[in-house]
Amino acid sequence: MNWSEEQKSLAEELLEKAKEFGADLAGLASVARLKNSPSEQLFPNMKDHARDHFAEQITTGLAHGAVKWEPEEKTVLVFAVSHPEEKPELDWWCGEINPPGNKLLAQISAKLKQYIEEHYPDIRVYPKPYHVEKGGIYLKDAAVEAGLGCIGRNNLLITPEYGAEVRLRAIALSRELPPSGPLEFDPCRECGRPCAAACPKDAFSQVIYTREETGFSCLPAREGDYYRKRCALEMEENEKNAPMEQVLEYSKEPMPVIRYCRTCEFSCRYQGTRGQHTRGQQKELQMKPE
Ligand code: B12
Ligand code: SF4
Ligand code: SF4
Repeated sequence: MNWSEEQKSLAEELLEKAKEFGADLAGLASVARLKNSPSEQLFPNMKDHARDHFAEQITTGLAHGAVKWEPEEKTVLVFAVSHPEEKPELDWWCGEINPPGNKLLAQISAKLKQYIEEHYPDIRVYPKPYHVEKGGIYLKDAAVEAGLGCIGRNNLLITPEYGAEVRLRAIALSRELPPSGPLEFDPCRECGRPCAAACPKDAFSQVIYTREETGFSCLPAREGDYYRKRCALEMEENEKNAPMEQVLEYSKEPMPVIRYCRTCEFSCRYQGTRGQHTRGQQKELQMKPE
């Protein structure tokens, strides 16, 4: 497609704004390419997904796992906020209170919407919620298409800058804008996959989906060997075993503090150029020793 100067400069402006509002990374992906993304395609073929508790949350009126795309949506602006191991509290659920990291992502979405509506009133903006069942999109697929990184053998988005330690969110726009990806980047090629070995639930121990059986080339954890059900079991245990702690910021009464498992994320050998920098290690050394 031939992009006009106006489209190119608007794309640049919006990505800059996302960063000004708090995103560490941001990119653009075409909705036409995202429709029927690998996750959307695989979902109806997923094993055991019908018993997944996410199925109870459907508000879109669509089948479980189907993405509700509005006809006007043309481009997705997807952004990432770094969630380093040194700031685990960004991810903690204290009782029912939204974790600080989630709040920041929601704020960035809201600020982008406000900015675009004020400056470009002819563009419609659709902030995407976290859950696909509530109108969200598959954020990792969008991030790969937008050039933020690649899907690693731990089934997470690995970014060149922060490794896997990022959280994602997106807004959709009614304007066609030039996509910013995908990216040539693959830290897993020469890696012994410590991420998989570290999983407390052996969620990467068997091939669940094959290319032959599904007809799809992009499978969970690349080779179809991430088993969602096992991972979800760990999440349930994390909820059940959440310790009661006093979090003075929220209440004087002790509340359950849920720390969901992040082992496959933290055990990734690729740490990212910026993550390294924050940890005060050498910037050029990006892989942890095995
Ligand atoms: C439901 C959900 C869960 C469920 C189910 C997970 C699953 N993968 O099915 C549970 C609760 C188990 C879970 C666990 C975790 N989750 Co979760 N989860 C989600 C959610 C809401 C939807 C994911 C989903 O249903 N995917 C559908 C299935 C079919 O896809 P999939 O398993 O990811 O496999 C697809 C991709 O790998 C893709 N793919 C593979 N190769 C390629 C190549 C290309 C080119 C492309 C385009 C795509 C692609 O195709 C596969 C399908 O064939 C997203 C947020 C969102 N709206 O996207 C967060 C999300 C994926 N989770 C996230 C995280 C961090 C976690 C956990 C670490 C837990 C935690 N502490 O937060 C674990 C990690 C598990 C893992 N290793 O994958 C982050 C990931 C950030 C990142 N760096 O990638 C997300 C994006 C949320 C966020 N806040 O940013 N999660
Ligand atoms: S530990 Fe290695 S194989 Fe696993 S995601 Fe990181 S770079 Fe890829
Ligand atoms: S989040 Fe924990 S249980 Fe789930 S795949 Fe990663 S390491 Fe395994």
